[in-house]
Amino acid sequence: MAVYAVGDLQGCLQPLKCLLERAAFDPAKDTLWLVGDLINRGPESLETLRFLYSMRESLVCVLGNHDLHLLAVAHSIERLKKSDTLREILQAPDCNDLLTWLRQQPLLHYDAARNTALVHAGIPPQWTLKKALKYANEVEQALRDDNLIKPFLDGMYGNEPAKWDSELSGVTRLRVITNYFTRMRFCTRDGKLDLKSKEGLDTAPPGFAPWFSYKERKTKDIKIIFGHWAALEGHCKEPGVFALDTGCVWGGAMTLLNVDTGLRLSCDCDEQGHPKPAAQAAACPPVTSTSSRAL
Ligand SMILES: [Mn+2]
Repeated sequence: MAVYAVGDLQGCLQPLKCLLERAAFDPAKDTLWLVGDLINRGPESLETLRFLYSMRESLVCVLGNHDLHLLAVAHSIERLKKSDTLREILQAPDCNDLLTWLRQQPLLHYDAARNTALVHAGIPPQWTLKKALKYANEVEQALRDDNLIKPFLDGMYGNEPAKWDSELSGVTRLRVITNYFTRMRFCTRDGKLDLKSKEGLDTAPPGFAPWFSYKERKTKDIKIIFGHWAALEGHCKEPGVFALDTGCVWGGAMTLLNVDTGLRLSCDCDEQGHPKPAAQAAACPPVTSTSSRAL
């Protein structure tokens, strides 16, 4: 009955399989939380999505910016970029099943028993959990509605407005909500976004800081698990905030966190997002307990 959370997969299926094997993950008993960005850039986007779909009853998954980009391309709103590796999904005979499942996934998940939230990028400092869940639901409703999904995806791209205002309406409102949950790294104390800086903590523009760092942040009393920010390399000093994107697709590692014990497993990857030989070898011996494999 263990609950694990894994960082951004980005189409890197083998490191995920390596970690699930090392944790002795049992889909009949255990649950896997995914921080989103399941696909794109990595070597096996289609197979990753198929693998997750096959075990969908054992998953909790929130959407990332790459997942939304895939939906936008599938709805002919965006063209594939040079660096995208999504064509194999769009041409697959089971594409419709996979994307129908994907668009049902939330932007924010909250587990009350664990007092823990799962989100791709973060929750802005000015939002309480209650407000965040309400706003996430507005986007989720649009994604699930056959009449609303296209206008939403069509209006999703853009960095403006940079700040939340409860008076916002329509696709503009949904764009700002989506930018917070799926693209945010740095913001001001009152939640104005900077979506250009993507590097480490020392690259914040003047007046901006990581979304989780503000002492007035209204979600300080809950745990938050997030991905998206590979430059943090899995390090976040803020108590109760857990960064899981360790850049598997960029020659970093994939990280699996036991949500209840806090123990982490990682699988080192090469520049193509495949497990390094040593990481694969580590998956082979039988595992007696999760904790024996910690760190
Ligand atoms: Mn992302």
